[in-house]
Amino acid sequence: MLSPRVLTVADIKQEMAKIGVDLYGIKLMADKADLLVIKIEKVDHRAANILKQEMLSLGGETACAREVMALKQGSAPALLIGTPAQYRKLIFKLQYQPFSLKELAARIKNTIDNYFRQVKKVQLMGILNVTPDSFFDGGKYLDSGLAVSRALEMVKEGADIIDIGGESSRPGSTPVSAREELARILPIVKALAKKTRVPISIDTYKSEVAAACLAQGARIINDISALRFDRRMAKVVVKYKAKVVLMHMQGTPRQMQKNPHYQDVVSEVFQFLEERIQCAASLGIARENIIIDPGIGFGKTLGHNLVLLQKLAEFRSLGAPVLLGISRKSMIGNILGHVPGERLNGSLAAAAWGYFQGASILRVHDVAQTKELLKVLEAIKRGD
Ligand code: 8Y7
Repeated sequence: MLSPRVLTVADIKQEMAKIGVDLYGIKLMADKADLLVIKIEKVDHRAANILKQEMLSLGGETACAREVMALKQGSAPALLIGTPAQYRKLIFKLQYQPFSLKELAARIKNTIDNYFRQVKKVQLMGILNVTPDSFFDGGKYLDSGLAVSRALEMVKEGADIIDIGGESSRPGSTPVSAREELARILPIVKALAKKTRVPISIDTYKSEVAAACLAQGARIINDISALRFDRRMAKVVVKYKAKVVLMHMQGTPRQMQKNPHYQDVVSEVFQFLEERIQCAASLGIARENIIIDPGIGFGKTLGHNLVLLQKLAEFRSLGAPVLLGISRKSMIGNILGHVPGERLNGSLAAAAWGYFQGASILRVHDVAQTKELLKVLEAIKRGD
Protein backbone atom coordinates (compact mmCIF):
# COMPACT_ATOMS: atom_id res chain seq x y z
CA MET A 1 0.00 0.00 0.00
CA LEU A 2 1.14 3.55 -0.65
CA SER A 3 -0.48 4.89 2.52
CA PRO A 4 0.20 8.60 1.93
CA ARG A 5 -0.20 10.58 5.13
CA VAL A 6 0.45 14.13 6.29
CA LEU A 7 3.16 14.21 8.94
CA THR A 8 3.24 16.60 11.86
CA VAL A 9 6.16 18.91 11.22
CA ALA A 10 7.39 18.49 14.81
CA ASP A 11 8.76 15.04 14.03
CA ILE A 12 10.19 15.64 10.56
CA LYS A 13 13.78 15.06 11.69
CA GLN A 14 12.82 11.82 13.39
CA GLU A 15 10.94 10.66 10.31
CA MET A 16 13.94 11.39 8.09
CA ALA A 17 16.22 9.44 10.40
CA LYS A 18 13.77 6.53 10.33
CA ILE A 19 14.00 6.21 6.54
CA GLY A 20 17.79 6.42 6.61
CA VAL A 21 18.51 10.04 5.67
CA ASP A 22 22.04 10.93 6.82
CA LEU A 23 22.68 13.63 9.42
CA TYR A 24 23.87 16.23 6.95
CA GLY A 25 20.84 15.61 4.79
CA ILE A 26 18.54 15.99 7.76
CA LYS A 27 20.09 19.31 8.66
CA LEU A 28 19.80 20.53 5.08
CA MET A 29 16.30 19.33 4.35
CA ALA A 30 14.41 19.72 7.65
CA ASP A 31 14.49 23.48 7.20
CA LYS A 32 12.44 23.11 4.03
CA ALA A 33 9.53 21.57 5.93
CA ASP A 34 8.86 24.80 7.78
CA LEU A 35 7.17 27.87 6.39
CA LEU A 36 7.69 31.06 8.31
CA VAL A 37 5.71 34.22 7.73
CA ILE A 38 7.49 37.29 9.08
CA LYS A 39 5.69 40.62 9.31
CA ILE A 40 7.72 43.80 9.06
CA GLU A 41 5.59 46.73 10.21
CA LYS A 42 7.27 49.47 8.20
CA VAL A 43 9.40 48.87 5.12
CA ASP A 44 10.61 51.56 2.73
CA HIS A 45 8.87 50.99 -0.64
CA ARG A 46 12.20 50.67 -2.45
CA ALA A 47 13.42 48.13 0.09
CA ALA A 48 10.13 46.21 -0.24
CA ASN A 49 10.70 45.91 -3.99
CA ILE A 50 14.14 44.44 -3.42
CA LEU A 51 12.73 42.06 -0.79
CA LYS A 52 10.09 40.98 -3.32
CA GLN A 53 12.71 40.22 -5.98
CA GLU A 54 15.12 38.46 -3.64
CA MET A 55 12.45 36.30 -2.01
CA LEU A 56 10.98 35.35 -5.42
CA SER A 57 14.44 34.39 -6.68
CA LEU A 58 14.77 32.07 -3.67
CA GLY A 59 11.36 30.49 -4.18
CA GLY A 60 9.72 32.49 -1.38
CA GLU A 61 7.46 35.55 -1.44
CA THR A 62 7.06 39.08 -0.16
CA ALA A 63 3.48 40.29 0.13
CA CYS A 64 2.67 44.00 0.33
CA ALA A 65 0.06 46.49 -0.83
CA ARG A 66 -0.12 47.30 -4.54
CA GLU A 67 0.97 50.95 -4.04
CA VAL A 68 4.32 49.72 -2.71
CA MET A 69 5.20 48.28 -6.11
CA ALA A 70 4.46 51.63 -7.80
CA LEU A 71 7.70 52.91 -6.28
CA LYS A 72 6.11 56.04 -4.89
CA GLN A 73 7.98 57.31 -1.84
CA GLY A 74 6.90 55.99 1.50
CA SER A 75 6.81 52.93 3.66
CA ALA A 76 4.32 50.16 4.37
CA PRO A 77 3.99 46.80 6.10
CA ALA A 78 5.22 43.66 4.37
CA LEU A 79 4.84 39.92 4.92
CA LEU A 80 7.80 37.72 4.05
CA ILE A 81 7.03 34.08 3.32
CA GLY A 82 9.77 31.49 3.23
CA THR A 83 11.50 28.54 4.79
CA PRO A 84 14.33 29.00 7.29
CA ALA A 85 16.72 27.94 4.51
CA GLN A 86 15.40 30.68 2.23
CA TYR A 87 15.69 33.28 4.99
CA ARG A 88 19.31 32.28 5.55
CA LYS A 89 20.08 32.95 1.90
CA LEU A 90 18.06 36.18 1.97
CA ILE A 91 20.01 37.43 4.96
CA PHE A 92 23.26 36.79 3.12
CA LYS A 93 22.09 38.55 -0.03
CA LEU A 94 20.81 41.61 1.85
CA GLN A 95 24.31 42.36 3.13
CA TYR A 96 24.99 44.12 -0.18
CA GLN A 97 21.74 46.04 -0.49
CA PRO A 98 20.87 49.70 0.22
CA PHE A 99 17.85 51.24 2.04
CA SER A 100 18.80 49.81 5.47
CA LEU A 101 18.29 46.25 4.23
CA LYS A 102 21.48 45.13 5.94
CA GLU A 103 20.04 46.19 9.30
CA LEU A 104 16.73 44.55 8.43
CA ALA A 105 18.61 41.32 7.65
CA ALA A 106 20.16 41.34 11.12
CA ARG A 107 16.72 41.89 12.67
CA ILE A 108 15.21 39.03 10.65
CA LYS A 109 18.01 36.68 11.73
CA ASN A 110 17.53 37.67 15.36
CA THR A 111 13.76 37.26 15.14
CA ILE A 112 14.00 33.73 13.73
CA ASP A 113 16.59 32.72 16.35
CA ASN A 114 14.34 34.10 19.10
CA TYR A 115 11.25 32.40 17.77
CA PHE A 116 12.88 28.98 17.62
CA ARG A 117 14.65 29.21 20.98
CA GLN A 118 13.16 26.40 23.05
CA VAL A 119 11.62 27.03 26.44
CA LYS A 120 13.79 24.97 28.79
CA LYS A 121 11.15 24.22 31.38
CA VAL A 122 7.91 26.10 31.88
CA GLN A 123 7.88 27.77 35.28
CA LEU A 124 4.92 28.23 37.58
CA MET A 125 4.49 31.56 39.34
CA GLY A 126 2.19 31.11 42.33
CA ILE A 127 0.04 34.11 43.20
CA LEU A 128 -0.13 35.42 46.76
CA ASN A 129 -2.30 38.49 47.20
CA VAL A 130 -2.00 40.23 50.54
CA THR A 131 -4.87 42.60 49.88
CA PRO A 132 -8.39 42.99 51.19
CA ASP A 133 -9.82 43.40 47.67
CA SER A 134 -8.21 41.06 45.10
CA PHE A 135 -10.88 39.34 43.02
CA PHE A 136 -10.13 35.73 43.96
CA ASP A 137 -8.02 35.51 47.11
CA GLY A 138 -8.66 39.03 48.49
CA GLY A 139 -8.72 39.09 52.29
CA LYS A 140 -7.61 35.46 52.65
CA TYR A 141 -3.95 36.07 53.53
CA LEU A 142 -4.01 39.36 55.42
CA ASP A 143 -2.46 37.62 58.42
CA SER A 144 1.24 37.35 57.61
CA GLY A 145 1.56 33.90 59.18
CA LEU A 146 -1.21 32.58 56.94
CA ALA A 147 0.39 34.26 53.94
CA VAL A 148 3.78 32.67 54.57
CA SER A 149 2.15 29.24 55.05
CA ARG A 150 0.28 29.57 51.78
CA ALA A 151 3.51 30.58 50.00
CA LEU A 152 5.36 27.57 51.42
CA GLU A 153 2.45 25.35 50.48
CA MET A 154 2.71 26.62 46.88
CA VAL A 155 6.44 25.85 46.93
CA LYS A 156 5.63 22.28 47.98
CA GLU A 157 3.06 22.07 45.21
CA GLY A 158 5.74 22.94 42.66
CA ALA A 159 5.81 26.72 42.36
CA ASP A 160 9.06 28.00 40.79
CA ILE A 161 8.35 31.62 41.77
CA ILE A 162 6.09 33.23 44.38
CA ASP A 163 4.50 36.52 43.28
CA ILE A 164 3.49 38.68 46.23
CA GLY A 165 1.15 41.61 45.74
CA GLY A 166 0.00 44.26 48.23
CA GLU A 167 -2.17 46.38 45.97
CA SER A 168 -5.05 45.05 43.90
CA SER A 169 -4.99 46.05 40.26
CA ARG A 170 -8.50 44.89 39.52
CA PRO A 171 -10.46 47.30 37.30
CA GLY A 172 -11.60 50.32 39.28
CA SER A 173 -9.53 49.47 42.36
CA THR A 174 -8.15 52.33 44.44
CA PRO A 175 -4.38 52.76 44.70
CA VAL A 176 -2.69 52.38 48.09
CA SER A 177 0.35 54.26 49.39
CA ALA A 178 3.84 52.72 49.30
CA ARG A 179 3.80 52.73 53.09
CA GLU A 180 0.55 50.74 53.24
CA GLU A 181 1.71 48.36 50.51
CA LEU A 182 4.99 47.73 52.37
CA ALA A 183 3.21 47.21 55.67
CA ARG A 184 1.22 44.44 54.01
CA ILE A 185 4.00 42.60 52.19
CA LEU A 186 7.43 43.35 53.71
CA PRO A 187 6.99 41.13 56.79
CA ILE A 188 5.99 38.27 54.50
CA VAL A 189 8.92 38.83 52.13
CA LYS A 190 11.33 38.90 55.07
CA ALA A 191 9.98 35.71 56.62
CA LEU A 192 9.61 33.86 53.34
CA ALA A 193 13.09 34.70 52.04
CA LYS A 194 14.52 32.97 55.11
CA LYS A 195 12.41 29.86 54.59
CA THR A 196 12.72 29.15 50.89
CA ARG A 197 15.18 29.53 48.03
CA VAL A 198 12.36 29.80 45.51
CA PRO A 199 12.63 33.29 43.96
CA ILE A 200 10.21 35.88 45.34
CA SER A 201 8.58 38.25 42.87
CA ILE A 202 6.99 41.51 43.97
CA ASP A 203 3.91 42.69 42.14
CA THR A 204 4.42 46.44 42.37
CA TYR A 205 4.96 49.49 40.18
CA LYS A 206 6.40 51.58 43.03
CA SER A 207 10.21 51.88 43.25
CA GLU A 208 10.09 52.41 47.01
CA VAL A 209 8.23 49.13 47.53
CA ALA A 210 10.52 47.35 45.07
CA ALA A 211 13.71 48.61 46.74
CA ALA A 212 12.63 47.60 50.24
CA CYS A 213 11.59 44.11 49.13
CA LEU A 214 14.70 43.51 46.99
CA ALA A 215 16.81 44.52 49.98
CA GLN A 216 15.06 41.74 51.93
CA GLY A 217 15.78 39.04 49.37
CA ALA A 218 13.11 39.37 46.64
CA ARG A 219 14.57 38.78 43.19
CA ILE A 220 11.94 39.74 40.63
CA ILE A 221 9.84 42.86 40.12
CA ASN A 222 6.51 42.22 38.42
CA ASP A 223 5.70 45.71 37.14
CA ILE A 224 2.26 45.92 35.50
CA SER A 225 3.25 49.37 34.19
CA ALA A 226 6.43 48.11 32.49
CA LEU A 227 8.55 50.80 34.22
CA ARG A 228 6.26 53.66 33.19
CA PHE A 229 4.49 54.65 36.42
CA ASP A 230 7.61 55.31 38.50
CA ARG A 231 10.66 56.67 36.72
CA ARG A 232 12.94 55.52 39.54
CA MET A 233 11.93 51.87 39.14
CA ALA A 234 14.53 50.97 36.48
CA LYS A 235 17.35 52.22 38.65
CA VAL A 236 16.23 50.03 41.56
CA VAL A 237 16.01 46.98 39.29
CA VAL A 238 19.54 47.68 38.00
CA LYS A 239 20.93 48.22 41.49
CA TYR A 240 19.74 44.82 42.74
CA LYS A 241 20.36 43.03 39.40
CA ALA A 242 16.75 41.91 39.68
CA LYS A 243 14.63 40.38 36.96
CA VAL A 244 11.71 42.48 35.79
CA VAL A 245 8.38 41.61 34.18
CA LEU A 246 7.36 44.20 31.59
CA MET A 247 3.58 43.91 31.17
CA HIS A 248 1.35 45.63 28.65
CA MET A 249 -1.59 47.64 29.93
CA GLN A 250 -3.73 50.19 28.11
CA GLY A 251 -4.60 53.02 30.52
CA THR A 252 -4.43 52.65 34.30
CA PRO A 253 -6.08 50.04 36.54
CA ARG A 254 -8.72 52.60 37.55
CA GLN A 255 -10.10 53.18 34.04
CA MET A 256 -8.52 50.53 31.82
CA GLN A 257 -11.73 48.56 31.23
CA LYS A 258 -13.82 51.68 30.40
CA ASN A 259 -13.39 51.51 26.63
CA PRO A 260 -10.35 49.53 25.50
CA HIS A 261 -9.56 50.24 21.85
CA TYR A 262 -6.98 48.98 19.35
CA GLN A 263 -6.57 49.06 15.56
CA ASP A 264 -4.59 45.82 15.69
CA VAL A 265 -4.18 44.56 19.23
CA VAL A 266 -1.36 42.08 18.53
CA SER A 267 0.76 44.56 16.55
CA GLU A 268 0.22 47.28 19.16
CA VAL A 269 1.01 45.13 22.17
CA PHE A 270 4.02 43.68 20.32
CA GLN A 271 5.39 47.12 19.48
CA PHE A 272 4.74 48.36 23.00
CA LEU A 273 6.75 45.47 24.48
CA GLU A 274 9.52 45.96 21.91
CA GLU A 275 9.76 49.60 22.93
CA ARG A 276 9.72 48.79 26.67
CA ILE A 277 12.50 46.19 26.22
CA GLN A 278 14.58 48.81 24.43
CA CYS A 279 13.87 51.36 27.14
CA ALA A 280 14.73 48.92 29.93
CA ALA A 281 17.96 47.93 28.18
CA SER A 282 18.93 51.55 27.61
CA LEU A 283 18.48 52.19 31.35
CA GLY A 284 20.94 49.40 32.14
CA ILE A 285 18.74 46.36 32.74
CA ALA A 286 20.43 43.23 31.35
CA ARG A 287 18.52 41.56 28.50
CA GLU A 288 18.55 38.21 30.31
CA ASN A 289 16.71 39.85 33.22
CA ILE A 290 13.76 40.96 31.11
CA ILE A 291 10.47 39.01 30.96
CA ILE A 292 7.53 40.17 28.84
CA ASP A 293 3.78 39.78 29.28
CA PRO A 294 0.87 40.79 27.00
CA GLY A 295 -1.19 41.65 30.10
CA ILE A 296 -4.38 39.62 29.67
CA GLY A 297 -7.32 41.66 30.97
CA PHE A 298 -5.42 44.94 31.36
CA GLY A 299 -7.30 47.40 29.14
CA LYS A 300 -8.65 44.67 26.86
CA THR A 301 -12.05 43.30 25.84
CA LEU A 302 -12.74 39.57 25.66
CA GLY A 303 -12.04 39.75 21.92
CA HIS A 304 -8.69 41.47 22.47
CA ASN A 305 -7.69 38.85 25.05
CA LEU A 306 -8.67 35.98 22.76
CA VAL A 307 -6.67 37.31 19.80
CA LEU A 308 -3.63 37.90 22.02
CA LEU A 309 -3.85 34.31 23.26
CA GLN A 310 -4.37 33.00 19.75
CA LYS A 311 -1.13 34.70 18.64
CA LEU A 312 0.80 34.35 21.87
CA ALA A 313 3.67 32.47 20.15
CA GLU A 314 4.43 35.58 18.06
CA PHE A 315 5.73 37.35 21.16
CA ARG A 316 8.59 34.89 21.34
CA SER A 317 10.06 36.81 18.38
CA LEU A 318 11.08 39.49 20.91
CA GLY A 319 13.64 37.17 22.50
CA ALA A 320 12.45 37.51 26.11
CA PRO A 321 10.63 34.80 28.09
CA VAL A 322 6.86 35.26 27.86
CA LEU A 323 4.78 35.30 31.04
CA LEU A 324 1.06 34.53 30.81
CA GLY A 325 -1.37 35.55 33.55
CA ILE A 326 -4.88 34.33 32.98
CA SER A 327 -5.72 32.33 36.10
CA ARG A 328 -9.40 32.72 37.06
CA LYS A 329 -9.64 36.06 35.22
CA SER A 330 -12.94 37.50 34.03
CA MET A 331 -12.03 36.44 30.52
CA ILE A 332 -12.61 32.84 31.64
CA GLY A 333 -15.78 33.99 33.40
CA ASN A 334 -16.98 35.67 30.19
CA ILE A 335 -16.61 32.45 28.26
CA LEU A 336 -18.06 30.07 30.86
CA GLY A 337 -20.40 32.32 32.81
CA HIS A 338 -18.73 31.33 36.08
CA VAL A 339 -17.71 33.26 39.21
CA PRO A 340 -13.96 33.25 40.08
CA GLY A 341 -14.34 30.26 42.42
CA GLU A 342 -15.61 28.14 39.53
CA ARG A 343 -12.98 29.05 36.95
CA LEU A 344 -10.36 26.37 37.59
CA ASN A 345 -11.16 24.16 34.59
CA GLY A 346 -11.18 27.15 32.26
CA SER A 347 -7.91 28.39 33.71
CA LEU A 348 -6.28 25.01 33.14
CA ALA A 349 -7.46 25.00 29.51
CA ALA A 350 -5.90 28.42 28.99
CA ALA A 351 -2.69 27.32 30.73
CA ALA A 352 -2.44 24.34 28.38
CA TRP A 353 -2.81 26.65 25.41
CA GLY A 354 -0.12 28.93 26.83
CA TYR A 355 2.18 25.94 27.21
CA PHE A 356 1.85 24.95 23.55
CA GLN A 357 2.31 28.54 22.41
CA GLY A 358 5.67 28.64 24.14
CA ALA A 359 4.96 30.67 27.28
CA SER A 360 7.90 30.41 29.71
CA ILE A 361 6.08 31.34 32.92
CA LEU A 362 2.45 30.72 33.91
CA ARG A 363 1.13 32.97 36.69
CA VAL A 364 -1.52 30.97 38.57
CA HIS A 365 -3.52 30.70 41.78
CA ASP A 366 -3.80 26.91 41.56
CA VAL A 367 -0.23 25.65 41.62
CA ALA A 368 -0.89 21.97 42.40
CA GLN A 369 -3.48 21.58 39.65
CA THR A 370 -1.44 23.45 37.04
CA LYS A 371 1.63 21.40 37.96
CA GLU A 372 -0.25 18.20 37.14
CA LEU A 373 -1.38 19.68 33.86
CA LEU A 374 2.24 20.52 32.98
CA LYS A 375 3.49 17.06 33.91
CA VAL A 376 1.07 15.50 31.44
CA LEU A 377 1.83 18.03 28.69
CA GLU A 378 5.58 17.60 29.13
CA ALA A 379 5.28 13.82 28.91
CA ILE A 380 3.33 14.15 25.65
CA LYS A 381 5.88 16.59 24.25
CA ARG A 382 8.81 14.32 25.13
CA GLY A 383 6.96 11.25 23.89
CA ASP A 384 8.29 8.85 26.48
C1 8Y7 B 1 -1.21 39.85 35.95
C2 8Y7 B 1 -0.27 40.40 36.82
C3 8Y7 B 1 -2.25 40.55 37.71
C4 8Y7 B 1 -0.75 39.35 34.71
C5 8Y7 B 1 1.46 39.98 35.40
C6 8Y7 B 1 -5.07 38.91 38.34
C7 8Y7 B 1 -0.35 41.48 39.04
C8 8Y7 B 1 -4.94 40.36 38.19
N1 8Y7 B 1 -2.43 39.95 36.52
N2 8Y7 B 1 1.05 40.47 36.56
N3 8Y7 B 1 -0.94 40.84 37.91
N4 8Y7 B 1 0.59 39.43 34.49
N5 8Y7 B 1 2.76 40.02 35.07
O1 8Y7 B 1 -6.10 38.41 37.83
O2 8Y7 B 1 -1.48 38.88 33.84
O3 8Y7 B 1 -4.26 38.23 38.94
S1 8Y7 B 1 -3.47 41.00 38.85
